[in-house]
Amino acid sequence: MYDELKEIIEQSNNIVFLGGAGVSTESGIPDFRSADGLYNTKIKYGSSPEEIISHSYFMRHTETFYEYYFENMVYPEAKPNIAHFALAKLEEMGKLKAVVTQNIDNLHQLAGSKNVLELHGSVYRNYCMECGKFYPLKDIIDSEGVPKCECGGTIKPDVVLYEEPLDNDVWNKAYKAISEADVLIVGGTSLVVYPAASLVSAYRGNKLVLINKGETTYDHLAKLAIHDSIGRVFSEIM
Ligand code: CNA
Repeated sequence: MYDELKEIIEQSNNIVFLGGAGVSTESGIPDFRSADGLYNTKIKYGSSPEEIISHSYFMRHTETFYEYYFENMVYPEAKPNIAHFALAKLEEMGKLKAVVTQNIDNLHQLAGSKNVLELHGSVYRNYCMECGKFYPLKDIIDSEGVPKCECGGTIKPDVVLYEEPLDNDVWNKAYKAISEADVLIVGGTSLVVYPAASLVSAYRGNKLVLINKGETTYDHLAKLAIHDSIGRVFSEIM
């Protein structure tokens, strides 16, 4: 299995990686849908995480949204793990053309990846909903209550919440990279969040590799489906 993956990678100079929260669990950031993920841990808010991280909840209960958000979704101390570093190395070697990620944690960039397409935005960018001014994470992390702009407007994380559309430009670049890829490696994602998961269908080649702890509904399409931790897989092959 590892030999086959090694060979697929060795033979290609046009690999694209599509990943999700499972890529960062080994950096200490919980995902959503694993047994110990955010959706299965008891929360004190009386609403489900899906409800809280939605656009309508943000607009109606901004303060509680931020309380949940800072407690559960922002990890400024997290460091990239072996999977992030391996992907950055493959890009540096000229083999990997893009990392398309659903993650919002900036760890691919911290590991050195250059062409990172963030489908769901980043906790490191935040903007004023009134005047559009951007703020780095460090400026809002210590706010008392709802972070406010100097103009008085409410600051919103540049993160795609449920009910919000994805950025068109990022989507088009991701679609193009995947549709032109020779190898698509999909890792650490349950592939249940749409439209991100539908990007797998943009891939036209016959070397789809899935690396995920659990099974996904796309496993039957894969040339190779590895059910293991992504850090372990990359440490075996790099
Ligand atoms: P998900 O639905 O929680 O799925 C994660 C998948 O990864 C599951 O199928 C797990 O079995 C698998 N998994 C967990 N750890 C590992 C590992 N070490 N190796 C291999 N597989 C593993 O998360 P998705 O990304 O599929 O869902 C998309 C959401 C999650 C996006 O909107 C993200 O913004 C959001 N999210 C992001 C982060 C982050 O930025 N790190 C954290 C939590 C949630």
